[in-house]
Amino acid sequence: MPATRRQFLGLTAAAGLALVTSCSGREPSAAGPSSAGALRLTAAPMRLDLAGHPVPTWGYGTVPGPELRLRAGDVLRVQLENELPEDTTVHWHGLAPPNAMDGVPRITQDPVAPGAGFSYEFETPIPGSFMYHAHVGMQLDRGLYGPLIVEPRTEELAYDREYTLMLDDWRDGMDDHAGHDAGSGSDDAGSGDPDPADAVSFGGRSYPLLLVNGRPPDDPPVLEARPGDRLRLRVMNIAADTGFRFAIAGHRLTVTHSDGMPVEPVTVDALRLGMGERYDVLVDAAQPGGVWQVGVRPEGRDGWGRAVLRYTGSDASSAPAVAERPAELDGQLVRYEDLLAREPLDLPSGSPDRVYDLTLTGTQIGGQSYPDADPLPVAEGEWVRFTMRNTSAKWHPMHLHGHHFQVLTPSGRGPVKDTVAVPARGGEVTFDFLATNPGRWLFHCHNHHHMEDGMLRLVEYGRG
Ligand SMILES: [Cu+2]
Repeated sequence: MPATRRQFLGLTAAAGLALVTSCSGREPSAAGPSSAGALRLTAAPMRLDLAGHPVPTWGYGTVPGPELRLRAGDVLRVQLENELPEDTTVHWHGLAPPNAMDGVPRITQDPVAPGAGFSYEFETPIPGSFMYHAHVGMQLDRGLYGPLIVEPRTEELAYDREYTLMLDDWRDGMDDHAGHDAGSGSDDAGSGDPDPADAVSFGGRSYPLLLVNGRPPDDPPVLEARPGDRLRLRVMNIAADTGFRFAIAGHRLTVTHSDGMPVEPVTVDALRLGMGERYDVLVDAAQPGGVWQVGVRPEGRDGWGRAVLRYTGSDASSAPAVAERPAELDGQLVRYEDLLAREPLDLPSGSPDRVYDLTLTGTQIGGQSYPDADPLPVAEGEWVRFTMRNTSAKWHPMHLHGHHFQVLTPSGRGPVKDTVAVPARGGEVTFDFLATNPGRWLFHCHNHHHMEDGMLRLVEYGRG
């Protein structure tokens, strides 16, 4: 059962533990980093029950893995144990840890071999809604992911309950194929049918199911609300190959954070999330009752995922049909240019110290395809600007490790993010960041197929 915010704070203070909330009726894992001791995260083969059909997969005990929750300034301590038949690591998506803790095999650490372990330990000064996931090959395409919430020391938002929703595309255990070669054929690099010119598509592989918190549409997670409640939802796209449209029938969404970073609140009907992106939204439970569809529609392809929003005491007979599409999915969509950072980057006056113009194709960034690619050098302390121009037919959600960047929009105060979707067919996005976290950092497309095909560069700099 989900805890109310009040209960959560009470338990945290009393037990010194991070409480794990779950909105899917699963047993919450009462674990999390505290001031002493480490959370154990075991990567292992497991079975995931898909509405009564168990499938084999790899995960951290549940799918999603246990929700890690701590407060700004806490130290995250996770002991990873590898019970998989191959190497693994954990990456903390959206956090900016010291480079050695970033979880990228052969770049920031030795891969963790089968039977071995690794201790992750670093401070988490910046609050937000983040994710953790395996960063070896296509392991993320299985169930090796979970949510990571860093609460601010003082919460400015008022709400009654909160839920985390992780959106995923799923094929693992459902056929004989797995990994990067699975379902290929209609991607940029493939030879299948091209998308229609106006299609928004983030990928071209075949995924038979869309899951919300590890659950298929026939067995949706249930968000409980009392009339008059204000809910906080942390919506996260952890899919490998699918961008999503997200909306709730009969309710609007007030966006308060993008990729965990605060923005001036803006109320819309629907969200678009590229892979790796997150939005925090407030939802007023202003209907008198009933059960309402929380719709998850993939961009540019068939398929359907959902949760339901259930007013406490509502009759089960009022539940929406599995495939019912909220009209809000086609309503007002949040755009980057509508978002104003509440805490912009502290950029100096003048112009950037270093500018990169990078063309994105389905296999290259800036004309090079990893691993046959040079690092993008910067120097510590520099103000760096990336302008990306996407010449391919797919949208690319571009993710920078170890930094938060600010998206350039007409307002001059665009959102601070770590993953940004660059539109297809000539779409351009520019962002700025400050090189204040020395190391070897990945800059890559969060379509894991595109990353495997070479859409990855290193941003590299040392101290001084
Ligand atoms: Cu891509």
